Amino acid sequence: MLSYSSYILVALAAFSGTCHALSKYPGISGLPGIPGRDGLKGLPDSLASKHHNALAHLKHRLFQLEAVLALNGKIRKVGEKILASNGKKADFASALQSCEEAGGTLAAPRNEEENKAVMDIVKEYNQYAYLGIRKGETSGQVKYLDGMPLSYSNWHQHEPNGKGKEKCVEMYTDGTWNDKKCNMYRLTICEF
Ligand SMILES: [Ca+2]
Repeated sequence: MLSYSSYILVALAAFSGTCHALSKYPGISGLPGIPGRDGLKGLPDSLASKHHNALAHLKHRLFQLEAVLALNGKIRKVGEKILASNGKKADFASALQSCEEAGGTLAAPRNEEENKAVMDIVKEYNQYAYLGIRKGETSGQVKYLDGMPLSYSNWHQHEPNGKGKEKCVEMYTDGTWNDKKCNMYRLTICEF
């Protein structure tokens, strides 16, 4: 049976063969690579086993803590994300600051499942919330806070309608989105 690295080499060879077949004038073969360095020395068995046990203990403890927080409705887990609200209403900049100070950012749903998880918090507090989504200052294009274009949206009917005036986005209690001015007081929901 082939090892994983042998498998990669075979796959690369096959891929490069395809490229050569497609090319009218095959290139010159490359020089052989430099031999790799020696690997790091492994940990002694007893130490490796201790580390393994400590890691397993930490994972178990983390699982317990997450379960307690979820049970108390303090957090909602969705995929790799954890969503949480401090229950406070703030304008967009202050809400974002609160999330960043806690090590996260404003919640920005990237699929239907995440949108529903944010909506559940909006419903629980019965307060609209700002999302981690904004319109570009000049382009007016709606983007995530890291500048990436939206990969998912759930606009309310006839939204977004704010043109240049509504730079932020809020979520209604039915989970749909509305572009809105950034200086309103909305529920702070963060993602971590
Ligand atoms: Ca609007």
